[in-house]
Amino acid sequence: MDADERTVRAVDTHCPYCALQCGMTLTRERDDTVTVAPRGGGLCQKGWTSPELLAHPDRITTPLVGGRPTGWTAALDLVAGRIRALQAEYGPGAVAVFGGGGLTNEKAYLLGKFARVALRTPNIDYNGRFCMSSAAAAGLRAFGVDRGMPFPASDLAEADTVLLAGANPAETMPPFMRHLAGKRLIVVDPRATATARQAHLHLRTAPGTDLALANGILHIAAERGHLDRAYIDGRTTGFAELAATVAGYWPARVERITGVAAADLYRAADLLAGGRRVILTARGAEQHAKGVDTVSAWINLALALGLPGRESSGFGTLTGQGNGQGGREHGQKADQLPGYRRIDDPVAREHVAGVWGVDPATLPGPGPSAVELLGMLGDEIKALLVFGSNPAVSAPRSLGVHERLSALDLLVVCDFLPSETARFADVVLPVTQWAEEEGTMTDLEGKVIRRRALRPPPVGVRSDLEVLSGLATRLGLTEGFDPLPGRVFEELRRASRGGTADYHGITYERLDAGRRLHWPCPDTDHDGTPRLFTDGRFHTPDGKARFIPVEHHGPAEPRDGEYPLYLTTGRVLTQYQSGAQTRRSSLPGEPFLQLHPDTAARHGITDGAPVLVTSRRGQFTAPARLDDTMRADTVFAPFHWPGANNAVNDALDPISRMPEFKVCAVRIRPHEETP
Ligand SMILES: Nc1nc2c(c(=O)[nH]1)N[C@H]1C(S)=C(S)[C@@H](COP(=O)(O)OP(=O)(O)OC[C@H]3O[C@@H](n4cnc5c(=O)[nH]c(N)nc54)[C@H](O)[C@@H]3O)O[C@H]1N2
Ligand SMILES: Nc1nc2c(c(=O)[nH]1)N[C@H]1C(S)=C(S)[C@@H](COP(=O)(O)OP(=O)(O)OC[C@H]3O[C@@H](n4cnc5c(=O)[nH]c(N)nc54)[C@H](O)[C@@H]3O)O[C@H]1N2
Ligand code: SF4
Ligand SMILES: [Mo]
Repeated sequence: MDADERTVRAVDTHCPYCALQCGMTLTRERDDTVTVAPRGGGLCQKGWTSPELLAHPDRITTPLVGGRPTGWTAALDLVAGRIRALQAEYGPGAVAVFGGGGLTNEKAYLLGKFARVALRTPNIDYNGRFCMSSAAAAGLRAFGVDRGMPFPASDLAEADTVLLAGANPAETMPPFMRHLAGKRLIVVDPRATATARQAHLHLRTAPGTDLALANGILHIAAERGHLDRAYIDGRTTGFAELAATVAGYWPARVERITGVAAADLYRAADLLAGGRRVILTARGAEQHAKGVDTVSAWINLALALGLPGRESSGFGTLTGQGNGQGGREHGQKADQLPGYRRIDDPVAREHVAGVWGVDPATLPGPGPSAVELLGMLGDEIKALLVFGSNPAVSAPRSLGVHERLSALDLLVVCDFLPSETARFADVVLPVTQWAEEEGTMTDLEGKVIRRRALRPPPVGVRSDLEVLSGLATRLGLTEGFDPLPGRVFEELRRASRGGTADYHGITYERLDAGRRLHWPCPDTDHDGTPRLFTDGRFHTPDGKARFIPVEHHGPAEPRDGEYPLYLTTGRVLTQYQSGAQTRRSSLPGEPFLQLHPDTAARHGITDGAPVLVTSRRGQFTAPARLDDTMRADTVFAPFHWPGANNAVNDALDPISRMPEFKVCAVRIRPHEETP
């Protein structure tokens, strides 16, 4: 047998992209190519094409300092030396870390520990702030816990009616659609998306008006006697205040705010009146300066109908990134310690400091949120380390972000591709891809799954864990930063023990033996918790879910004479996120601006012609895509190509600090080349 034959092998792992984490078997063929096959379900086009990036010509395989290839020792020495010097001059907080929801649990955990223990900086946050933070905050205040889906997706098989608010899974999680087949589907979306086209009822709201819509449906449901009084009395608190608030959302008023006909509000309330019902939200409901209140409005409706904790019924949020769920549990979030603990909780600090072998008093306090952290670059923050995000494209108000990145003394980007953010970097450190590493991810239903290596990384490439370990050593930490994923996970288990997201009973061995384990899983003889709240209790101190009365107000930036249209943004099937990965794949796609033919005609714009879109913050150009199902007041652009976020508003939700990606005011005109 020659060497090649011996190395050919196959592993069971999961897709590198979204939170559905579809199972896939990867095979290393004799010619060293990698092929992919679905395992126990489907794959979308992104999953099928994921191996294309492993040997992509753009792949970075050597550290770059000032754009020049450099050895690892020199690169890590340089980074650690600059960190030491900047911290000596300006203090520990001068160095910041920006993480990502695509990182494995092990990476997210070690990154949070690295910031708090090796850098001693409070300044760490991550792109999950852009993604699920509003639903997380709303879930916490209603249920006392944030697990995107508190039940397995397969439970949807038994549901009769599903309402999707601001979710387009036909494009963003295509294999998820099989769970919705044969349901009475209600879709709330300003656009007639591929998902909305499969719905019994499409409520085509004005962007940013879901809160009024949900309050209005609840108003009608109460009027028509659809509420579950016994559940409200037994399992919730705060209904009287909520009822007083929704009394003000009579159908004619809600029709005026949302643009949804009163008759359709009644239809929605009646479709939700009986049977097994599930309400699911995603980014369309969340990415607003009132995103937390908006998700609360949908939760209020679910609670008043008596759904959460009932068999084959409930409320959930579709987490987005591959490890969006686990990525927000282990401490890369500004206010958090592992196990979904709060960094300002003395008991939590004591426990985690014990595992880390440090004095709790040395742990920094909560830091700024992602957008605020980016706003500090070049001022209080002199150095930034980026792991698993491309904020130069994906953060709002991009032009300001580019200025900030340029103002840094030191930008270090760990990536396997030259992302737009890496182009601003002083040092780029090349890291492994999913098929070359071990670890765990936590999928959208809270199930912990294994990522497995098919083959070793290319020569010159290291894992994120090795980068953190190498830097920690140079910063004087002789132990506590072992780069082996299995060791990191063992420590994570102990750190999470007793926390909300308790992983103590989850081990690689159990997962490798095929166990399906959802957190909390406190001990190795525990079966995990696929369904939360089924014992009649929520995770609040009194065990009851809380109604949070919420009031509608308009977007942070209303339309006016100067900027008369709403811009909303989102995704298309073939591209992923900032596009750093999928724009390099064989998948088709180009930027576009989707708008109604009448809106186009009023502006002298024809189908396919380039349009200049301008907001108070910046502009971008994209070819027009005319679509007569669009609202006349709203245009849509995907954010997978640099540009759209130039225009987007960085107004933040006061609680989650999530930016208002889904609505800002713009004007449009045909784009002429300017000399
Ligand atoms: N193809 C693809 N799939 C992905 C990703 C990707 O980039 N590409 N990313 C993954 C990630 S990280 C995420 S977070 C998920 C996101 O998954 P989704 O939330 O399904 O995706 P989006 O396109 O961001 O937003 C969904 C819809 O919200 C609508 N919308 C806009 N404003 C409003 C509003 O005010 N109210 C309501 N109800 N709807 C509104 C938009 O028109 C859009 O159709 O997708 C994951 N899957
Ligand atoms: N206008 C607008 N903007 C948006 C949104 C929107 O709907 N509208 N959605 C927001 C949402 S929900 C999200 S999640 C963000 C996502 O936005 P980003 O955080 O920019 O997401 P990605 O494009 O996935 O960036 C990940 C980068 O890290 C690299 N990478 C992948 N895996 C790893 C790893 O394991 N380690 C390291 N070191 N690098 C890795 C990839 O090559 C890529 O360059 O965008 C947000 N921005
Ligand atoms: S739906 Fe998500 S996890 Fe599944 S193949 Fe597509 S991108 Fe990958
Ligand atoms: Mo996301």
